[in-house]
Amino acid sequence: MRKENFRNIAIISHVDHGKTTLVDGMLKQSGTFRENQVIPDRVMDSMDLERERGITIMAKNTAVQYDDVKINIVDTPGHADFGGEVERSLNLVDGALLLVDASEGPLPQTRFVVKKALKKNLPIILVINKIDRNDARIEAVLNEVYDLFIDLEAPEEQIELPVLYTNAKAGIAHLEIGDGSTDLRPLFEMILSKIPGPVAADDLLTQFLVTNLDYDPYVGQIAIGRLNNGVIEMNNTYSLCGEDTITPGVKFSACYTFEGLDKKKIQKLEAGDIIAVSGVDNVKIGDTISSGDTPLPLPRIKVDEPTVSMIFLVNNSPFAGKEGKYITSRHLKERLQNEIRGNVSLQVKQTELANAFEVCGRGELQMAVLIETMRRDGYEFMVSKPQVITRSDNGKVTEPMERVYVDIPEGDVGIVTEKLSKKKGKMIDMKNYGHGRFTMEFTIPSRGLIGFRSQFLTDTKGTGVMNTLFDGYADWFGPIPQRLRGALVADRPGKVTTYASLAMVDRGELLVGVGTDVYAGMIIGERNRTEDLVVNITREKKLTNMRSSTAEATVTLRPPNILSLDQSISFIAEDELIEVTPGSIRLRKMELDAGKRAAVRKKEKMVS
Ligand SMILES: Nc1nc2c(ncn2[C@@H]2O[C@H](COP(=O)(O)OP(=O)(O)OP(=O)(O)O)[C@@H](O)[C@H]2O)c(=O)[nH]1
Ligand SMILES: [Mg+2]
Repeated sequence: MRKENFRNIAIISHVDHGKTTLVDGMLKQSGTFRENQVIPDRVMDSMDLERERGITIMAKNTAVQYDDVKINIVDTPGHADFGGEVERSLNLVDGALLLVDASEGPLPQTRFVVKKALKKNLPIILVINKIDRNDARIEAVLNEVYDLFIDLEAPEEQIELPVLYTNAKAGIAHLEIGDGSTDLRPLFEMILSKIPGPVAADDLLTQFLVTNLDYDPYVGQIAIGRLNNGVIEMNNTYSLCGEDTITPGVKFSACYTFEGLDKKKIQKLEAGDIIAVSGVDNVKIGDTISSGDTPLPLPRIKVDEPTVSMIFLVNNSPFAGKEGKYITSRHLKERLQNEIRGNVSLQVKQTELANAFEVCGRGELQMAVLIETMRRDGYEFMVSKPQVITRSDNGKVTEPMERVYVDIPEGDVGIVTEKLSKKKGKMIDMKNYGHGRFTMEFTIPSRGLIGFRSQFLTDTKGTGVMNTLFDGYADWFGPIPQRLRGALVADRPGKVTTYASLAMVDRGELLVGVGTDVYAGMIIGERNRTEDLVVNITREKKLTNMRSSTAEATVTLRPPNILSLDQSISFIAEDELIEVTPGSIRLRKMELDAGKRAAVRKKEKMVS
């Protein structure tokens, strides 16, 4: 039986095609807000890091009322690293709005999300967004979407997509371009007519699939998901079906439905709705909350396997413990364990060392977001360079591959092709649209892309656009050249001086400013040659000749290139670490002792 009083939809697209903006419009036009209420743009992007980076990181749900129907809307992230969020969100819904930018057209992540939606047989409404862009090419984009669906072998009925044309920013949807619509009513109407209500019945056995976890300082852990069947009542007891155990006697401290941006407490939850409950201990994503007497779990949520890993270690640098609140191995372990409860696309493994954990995820950005969140929470730790996760298929080592799509100015075709081929990239397509820009497609081992993005942006002076898509596994490609430059490494503790910094001008680029506290083994710059150079960056000028101090002032010191966390992750080499604390990001050699590093290098040379 279909419940016609609900519609559950996910909004999916490539990054930045306007999902969260469209949700703003839907919230505003469904009377969610008080009149004159000041609402920030992209109101669903509520996490600090989402606002700072201008992207959605976590899938979130909201609900609007249209006529007599409650529409639950799940806003998903478009960045490839957060693809796991999209995958699990699709468990909540009965249909999807596929947004495609009217100028950019379908891009790699469009392909990914369409593939996932088709696999779940979800009806899709195509929304060509940003039709107000003056470089919009609506007709062509529409055809590209059809091509994509054909390429993905979509069944006939899926290819005949219902289409809408929107300006999400202005909150307008059209059935036909130029039809005079002034609001999103055509979108709401189409959701009601094209997306079916959930198949669910109140009188069946209770089955609630936990798809998301939230934390509230007052009520603790909140489990969010879809009540697939049955009802949930405040005063009844239920069972929690975990991965291998079933815990009976579960009671809730509150039951909620969604209403606009808020959760509303109610006594009885209805089948087919997206709901939340609090008061369940040790609940994990993928668990089912079911009937007290005859529990029946639903299939657990599965997402694609992680492709990169980083080692998280307890900070043992000379400055350890100065800035962090949580610094021990136990803190680190608990925090990471806690993270995977709410993030299905991450895995954490204990390494052979008690104070080091391997964190596996989808990409550098996902890792950077986790690291940044932890440091803001007061954690202090170290991380290694990201590594790809290899597999062994029939005794052969295989490694993850990526498709890279670049859109670059004609003048940069040479350098980008050269850099990618050095990293074992192979060009498989190239198009010249005739307005000075080329699009090219490469396949490349994921390994070759670690740290590549910042280089790409430098090479294209910030004008290049690069998108990647996971492309399965292929035979191991052998060694790939990594960072071409060595590091400038401090040889002793102290403060960076102007005098010593000036002496580095033709040695490379400094990554720390004058006055920074350093320790022996800390990386203070990028050398302009291959091998590392150990330097005394704390040297003071001997004040024997007073006059030369004026001469010193005439040589100007270039400002240091202070790397962000993302840039640091791209920058470090395999024998280096990033020290992360709430106050600082420092780069260091794994082995702080220069003598020992030299001995290792000598040994390596003898072997090769
Ligand atoms: N001109 C124009 N800009 C739009 C429109 N819709 C969204 N934008 C802009 O596009 C940018 C990205 O919008 P978001 O809503 O954050 O896109 P998103 O799809 O949610 O992005 P992710 O969640 O990070 O994948 C913002 O600067 C919006 O203001 C539109 O219809 N027209
Ligand atoms: Mg968004």
